[in-house]
Amino acid sequence: MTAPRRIMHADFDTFFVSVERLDKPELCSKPVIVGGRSDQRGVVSSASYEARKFGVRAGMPISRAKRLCPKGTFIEGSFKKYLDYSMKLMFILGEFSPFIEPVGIDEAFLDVTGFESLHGSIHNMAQEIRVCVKKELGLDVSIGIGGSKVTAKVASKNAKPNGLLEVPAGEDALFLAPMPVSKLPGIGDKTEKRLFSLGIKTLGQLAATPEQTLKAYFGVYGRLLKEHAQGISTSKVELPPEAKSISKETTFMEDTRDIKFLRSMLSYMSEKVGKRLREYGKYAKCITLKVKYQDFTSATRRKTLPHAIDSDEDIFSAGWELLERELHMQKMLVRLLGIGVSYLSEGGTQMGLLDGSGLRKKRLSAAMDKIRHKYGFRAIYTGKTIEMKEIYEEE
Ligand code: DCP
Ligand code: CA
Repeated sequence: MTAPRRIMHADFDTFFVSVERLDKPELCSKPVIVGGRSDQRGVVSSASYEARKFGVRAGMPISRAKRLCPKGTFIEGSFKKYLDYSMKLMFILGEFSPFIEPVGIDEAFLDVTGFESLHGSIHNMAQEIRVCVKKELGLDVSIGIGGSKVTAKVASKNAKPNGLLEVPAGEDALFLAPMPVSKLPGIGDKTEKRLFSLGIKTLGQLAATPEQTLKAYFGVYGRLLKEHAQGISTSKVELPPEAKSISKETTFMEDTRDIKFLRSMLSYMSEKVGKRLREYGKYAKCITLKVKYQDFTSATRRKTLPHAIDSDEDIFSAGWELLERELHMQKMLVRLLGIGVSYLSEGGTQMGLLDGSGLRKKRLSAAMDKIRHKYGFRAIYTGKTIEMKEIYEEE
């Protein structure tokens, strides 16, 4: 029997506010509002739970938040700092499961199906993640676990603040049934109103509505709505479409021109990138090399390959060719080296696989992946913040 599908959704609590509180602990348990930079829309990005008690919400104009919560502490915030914490979170999560899909700056899905054998239970695994994030970053992350992304996402929201909620396998529909329809990701004001007009207030009622009725009102999304209301979704945990590249870079302790060292560093990073590429079953057509010099100037060089590749060896040899050329042109000491792959596709052209060397490289890479499995991966990419759109509305 195959293990039941287990999906985790991890989400920082009051992300921007919590990061600010790391530097200013005196702001803990006080109403804090981050947002409103003059160069952006003057709106609230993140509100502490204390501020939310006054009705302050993300997306609201700062002026309104100030009226609702005049005693609150208002901070403009620093996106760079948040991005740094975001990457650190993705890094930690990636150490627990290579099947990770960042969906926003502070949240990610993990496919953890079958991982109980490594941690005793999925619940333990989630607790280990929460402890690790708290220890390494000092931040609270809430985690929801379910049989699909939909259930996991709702569960993490219900787990907040600083909580963990596991919906037992097979109980997704039961868990969602009593909730108001607005709890489902993607149901906004418009969809909610239309559902209300049909007398549908809870997810249980939505799940029990005939598909034909929903199709008449929501078109092709009718079926999706009904399925999601039961926690049914086959959507896979995978690299988001906008994460089109995988890269790894390292800043050295000391600036260097030691060619042997640079070569072995490049080889190591190529392996990291290659491992990540193969975990997602992707092939890359473009290799990018990044070099930063002692004077902080940097160079980026790209090579497009005749066919898409996924082996460490191919990534390295393209990267090496670019590096040799770059170092020939520029004689300064190297401060940072990076390698990345882009133009990702689902499959490589068969040509590269059919000849003996392609097959050998593929086998070698697969064997190395097995050996490295326990070390996890370190290549980091950032998910862009995706504002949750109302997905059930027809155009
Ligand atoms: N964000 C933003 N503008 C919005 C919503 C969010 O800039 N309209 C930013 C700030 C948030 C971060 O994204 O801190 C994460 O968004 P969440 O919706 O996860 O909100 P929080 O993490 O602040 O709170 P919660 O504890 O509810 O997750
Ligand atoms: Ca959050």
